[in-house]
Amino acid sequence: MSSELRSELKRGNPIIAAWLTSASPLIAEAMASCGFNALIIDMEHGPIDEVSALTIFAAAERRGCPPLVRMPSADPYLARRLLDGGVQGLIIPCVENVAALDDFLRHCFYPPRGCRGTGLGRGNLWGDTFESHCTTFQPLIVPMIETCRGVAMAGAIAAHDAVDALFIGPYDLSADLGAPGDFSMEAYKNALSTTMDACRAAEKAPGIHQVAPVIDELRERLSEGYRFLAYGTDIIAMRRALSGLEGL
Ligand code: 3PY
Ligand code: MG
Repeated sequence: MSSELRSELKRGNPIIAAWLTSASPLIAEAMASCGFNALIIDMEHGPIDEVSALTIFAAAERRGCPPLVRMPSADPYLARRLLDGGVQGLIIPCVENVAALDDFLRHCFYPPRGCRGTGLGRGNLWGDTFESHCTTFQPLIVPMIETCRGVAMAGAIAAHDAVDALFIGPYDLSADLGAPGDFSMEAYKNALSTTMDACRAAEKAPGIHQVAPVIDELRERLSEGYRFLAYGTDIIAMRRALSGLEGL
C-alpha cells in the first residue's frame, strides 16, 4: 500500500487523505469509504492511543484505505510499534533538523539500511510475510514543516532519500510567524513558496493540511501544486455539517 501511494506521488498524482482525530474505528471506516486515498490518524492532537490506532488500521484497510499516522513526536520506539502494527506511513511533526530526522528514520528501516528491530506483528502477518515485508516494505515518510526553522531547512529535509513529501502545518507555521491562523500574511505566503521550491528541487511532493473542509479551498490547494493533501478532520467536518441551528 505504501508503494502504491509513493508511485502516485512520483507520477505527480495527488494523494488526498482523510484526517481522524477521534479514537473510533467506526468513524475511521466511514471516512475511509468516502473515496480518500489514505486515512491519517492524528496521534499528536487526537486522543488516540496505540491500541486504538491498531484497530483503526484494520477498519481503514477494510475499505481499501492505507492507514498513516501523524506521530505525537519523532519517537522511534512508538514508530517501531506502529510499523509492526501495519501503519503504511509516518507524518512527523515540526521537523527542523536533518540529523535528528535521520536518527529517527534509522528506526523505520530494517538493517542494513537502519536499525528497526524484528517484530512479528500484524504488519507482517505475525511472521508469515516477514521476508517480503523486510525486503520490500518502505513506509511513506512525510516530515512536517511548521516553523521558520523548518522552512529554512526545507531543502535539506526534502533531499533526504527516505522522504516522500513535505507537509505544511498551516496553524503552527502561521503561529511561528507571529499570527496564528492568518494565512493571508506575506511572510506565510513566502514560507509556503520556499517550501514548495524545496520540494520541486528535490522532486518530492509538496503537501499541506487543508483543515477547513471546504471543497473549493481544496481545489485551490491542488491548483497551487500541492500533491499530498489532508482534507478537513472528522470532528470539524461533523460540526460544520451540524451548524446552523441558531438560524432556525
Ligand atoms: C497545523 O496546522 O499546525 C497542523 O499540524 C495541521 O495538521
Ligand atoms: Mg501542527
